[in-house]
Amino acid sequence: MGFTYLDIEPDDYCSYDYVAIYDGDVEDDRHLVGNRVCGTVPPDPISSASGSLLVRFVTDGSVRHPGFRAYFLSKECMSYFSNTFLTLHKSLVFLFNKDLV
Ligand SMILES: [Ca+2]
Repeated sequence: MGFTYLDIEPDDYCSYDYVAIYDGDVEDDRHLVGNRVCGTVPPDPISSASGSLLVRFVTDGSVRHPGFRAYFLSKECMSYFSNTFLTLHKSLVFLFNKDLV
């Protein structure tokens, strides 16, 4: 998976608004891939060892930036997703599996 657009409220530790990516469908530190994503510099493309990626987007109640657009690529096809329908102070999960897309 990779990002084609990124503009999320910047912070050194991505404390306020961020995307967190997990390898598999469990949200714990052991499955976290890299660091939280925020700001405007996308991370390098991410590969899944398990065949699934869980992507959580979190925002707080203030300072809104446009968000992100990303893609998930499997052997069969590519799908795009983004936070365009999300408003402030929400949390949203995308779950992608190589068997489902
Ligand atoms: Ca914010």
